[in-house]
Amino acid sequence: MTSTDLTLAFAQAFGSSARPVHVARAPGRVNLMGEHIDYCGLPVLPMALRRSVRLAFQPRSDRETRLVNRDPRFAPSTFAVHKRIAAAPAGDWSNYARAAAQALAERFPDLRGVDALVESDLPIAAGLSSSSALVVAMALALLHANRTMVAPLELMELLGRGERYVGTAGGGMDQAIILGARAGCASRIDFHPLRLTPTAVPADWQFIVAWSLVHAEKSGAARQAYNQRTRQCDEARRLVAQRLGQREDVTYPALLAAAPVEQLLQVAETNLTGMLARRFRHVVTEESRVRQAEAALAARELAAFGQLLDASHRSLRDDYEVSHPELDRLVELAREAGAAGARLTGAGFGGSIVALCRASSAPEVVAALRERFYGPRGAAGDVAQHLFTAEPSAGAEVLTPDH
Ligand code: NG1
Repeated sequence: MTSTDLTLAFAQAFGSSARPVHVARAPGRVNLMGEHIDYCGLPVLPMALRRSVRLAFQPRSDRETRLVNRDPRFAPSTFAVHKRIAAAPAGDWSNYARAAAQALAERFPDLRGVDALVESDLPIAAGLSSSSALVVAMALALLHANRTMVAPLELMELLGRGERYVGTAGGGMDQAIILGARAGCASRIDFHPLRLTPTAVPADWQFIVAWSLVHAEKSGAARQAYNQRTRQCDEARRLVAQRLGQREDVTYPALLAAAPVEQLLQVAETNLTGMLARRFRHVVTEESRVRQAEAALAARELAAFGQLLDASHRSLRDDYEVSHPELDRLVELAREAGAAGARLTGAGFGGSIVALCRASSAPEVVAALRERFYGPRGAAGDVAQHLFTAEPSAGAEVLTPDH
């Protein structure tokens, strides 16, 4: 969107004269490795996308916040910024903006609100963090409007916790990478304490993102399934710790430091139910895949990275049971078309896959997915919405268009 376009749209939405506005831009993300382990406090390896949520805003003199979405599927919403912001009904898009406002208002009691116009080119409920991008964009807008600063790592943590307002027990990966991504790089994120370590993505590697056409609505069944996984991981950790004579509140990183993976897996297999043992196996094997993937990235070993993607997908499908037949099909087709590897990305239950190939063979992989996946499903027409190459991009920022 050009700045003129944006100013006009803003004036139209709020009936005011066209005045310059600021724009908070927050990218989506694709997680390359380390799925469903951030809430176990274990490292993950995502990168930010070029696609983003953009929020044009003007400060107000009172606490009101008026939100308008350029996508007509999302109705306008208004709330006052204070410590206890009532949630809109479950599934309402404005809850992500409310989450950001409440998180900041708990810390800064006298915030004034904003008028904000939201637009996005991120597919929604596609495992690419459009929701966290909205949380981050809203937070940056409120901070800017109030001339308030929060140190980056602190803001990542504040918003990671803050997004739980919507009812998901998320782990903090998304807010961290959306705020802290570096262009051209993927970043390993460590938790407790939070730390981001970037590694350059080789110029001749191409990650491709493809949406399964299945919405993974975090406000519905997917939320329950997600939260259930977090509880299962916790229970598995507690039981293994007990068997090893460790404190019951030992963390996953401490557990992994205390005993070799083989021993942990054996303890889990002999003492846990089949389902809990499989959940546990996903978590500890995924942790080692993150370390190996980071090393493969640094060493530019594309084939090795591809194999790790494949192994991660199998683990998410069979042990963690968060895949979907349409995701499995996409993964299979990407490999057949020449990708070095592919896996579901994000929470799963629908959503997207990420595939890796040499940049030179990306057009073939994209063409094969268009013809063999989107074509038969009647979605080849608007395929650019669902299928795109992912360029490792920079984190969120506030832009001031010049008028
Ligand atoms: P998505 O894919 O955006 O629903 C969720 C969590 C992450 C992480 C992944 C799975 C939120 C905001 N995001 O992401 O923290 O646990 O699932 O790896 O809850």
